[in-house]
Amino acid sequence: MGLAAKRQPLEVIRGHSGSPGCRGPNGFTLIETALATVIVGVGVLSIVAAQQAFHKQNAWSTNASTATRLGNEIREMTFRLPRHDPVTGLILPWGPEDNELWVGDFDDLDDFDGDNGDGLIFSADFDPPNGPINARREIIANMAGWSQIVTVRNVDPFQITDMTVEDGATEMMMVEVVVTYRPPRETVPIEMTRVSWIAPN
Ligand SMILES: [Ca+2]
Ligand SMILES: [Ca+2]
Ligand SMILES: [Ca+2]
Repeated sequence: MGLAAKRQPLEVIRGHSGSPGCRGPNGFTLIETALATVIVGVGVLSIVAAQQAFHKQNAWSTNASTATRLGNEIREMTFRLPRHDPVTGLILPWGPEDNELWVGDFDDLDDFDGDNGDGLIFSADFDPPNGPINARREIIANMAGWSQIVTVRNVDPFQITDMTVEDGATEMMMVEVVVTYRPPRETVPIEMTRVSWIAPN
């Protein structure tokens, strides 16, 4: 079959210029234009959606690295502290001693479990803010929504996952920092990271 014969059906489909669904020698039909608009529109929407996903992922990874840093600031601050007060040398009383009124006074690990033995929170959400803090015990500026929740507990050396050990009951201590972030216009903070370690001293 020759080339001319193969082309013939195409001529039939095109039909006459001016009839609905057909195009003239120099233009596009309404259907072609509509289809092109749809194709371009879908393409643009996909690009916008991809951009949004990228920005969300980027924000999450920035927040995750900020959270890791805030956890490590506490770890660095407390890593060299003795487990119990260097002056009294006693396991009890647990928590800050009488003359230790703020984080700048704390000189042993159990001080960071607070007066009630249930931990301390360093947060930008407090009024006035008392955190988050860095390893030098200074409040880090421009950290709206961020908090460090620090707890200290004794652990059973043979079963460190046992959460029922009373404060002061053993010699082995574990520090845990939970870092939370409350996004703008949200009321509930999100846990961003959790780090814990056995006190080495
Ligand atoms: Ca102390
Ligand atoms: Ca103490
Ligand atoms: Ca405790």
